Amino acid sequence: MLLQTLKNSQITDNEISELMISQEKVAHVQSNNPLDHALLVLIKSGYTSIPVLDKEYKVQGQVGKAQILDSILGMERIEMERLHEYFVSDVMTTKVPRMKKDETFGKALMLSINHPFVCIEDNEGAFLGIMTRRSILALIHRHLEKI
Ligand code: 4BW
Repeated sequence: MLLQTLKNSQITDNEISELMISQEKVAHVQSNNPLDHALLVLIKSGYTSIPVLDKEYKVQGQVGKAQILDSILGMERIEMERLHEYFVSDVMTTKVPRMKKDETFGKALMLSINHPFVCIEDNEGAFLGIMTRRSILALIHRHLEKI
């Protein structure tokens, strides 16, 4: 019933750009950054996981606090002094949901079931921003309020 409502409405055709957090507002790191820098960005931004970009602003993957802490987990304690021994590329995952700017809201909705954010790219693969689960749910809520 809800799916049918969404399908029949304009919501699935909404432009992703309306919902996107643009790249200049997205906390991110580069794959060649040392892990201590990445942990600092994650702690300061407050996010669990953030996109990893290359020098040309293309998406390479994502990295989170859990992956970083896991990489320095010793037998009895977290060995913070080992943070500078590793780079983001050593612990990041290349599995990151991504889609083009002109794809449908329906695709973003589907991806957001399993992923807290989806990276949005242009046709050359340059990173434009992210669409979060929050923005997707907010749009659905706004839409349901209207009907
Ligand atoms: O700093 C925050 N500000 C606000 N307003 N909300 C926050 C903040 N940190 C977390 N939240 C809330 C949001 O509702 O907790 C949710 C889970 O955060 P997360 O996953 O586990 O860090 C947030 O949900 P969301 O807005 O749907 O965001 C989903 C995920 O997208 C976040 C984070 O991994 C990523 N993200 C969101 N905004 C980002 C970002 N990554 C980098 N830069 C941003 N600006």
